[in-house]
Amino acid sequence: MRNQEQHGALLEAEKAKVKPPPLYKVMLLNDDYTPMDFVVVVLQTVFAMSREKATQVMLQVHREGMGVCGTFTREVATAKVEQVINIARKYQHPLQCTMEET
Ligand code: TYC
Repeated sequence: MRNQEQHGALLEAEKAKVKPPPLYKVMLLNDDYTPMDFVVVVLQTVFAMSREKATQVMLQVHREGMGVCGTFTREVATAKVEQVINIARKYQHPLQCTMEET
């Protein structure tokens, strides 16, 4: 039979186990060369945004220098950043994407 202290320790361990994972914001950076239409298509493709939402985010990045595309676990955020960078490289645009813990 567990005493009270062991029971408490076990509950703490269980709590630690279900702690939510850290989340990461994926951010798109502005540049002077990547075509606006290309950025919109990337946002629709990689982040499953509607054309309207993608246009809003693209314009925010264009005007303010940076914009958040979404918040994800580390693995998903890393994959999205890679997808954006790879598609930009494929079409030889300088579009940059980065991530940061929230
Ligand atoms: N500033 C770019 C232009 O004028 C458009 C652009 C928007 C580029 C968002 C990158 O993340 C970006 N063609």
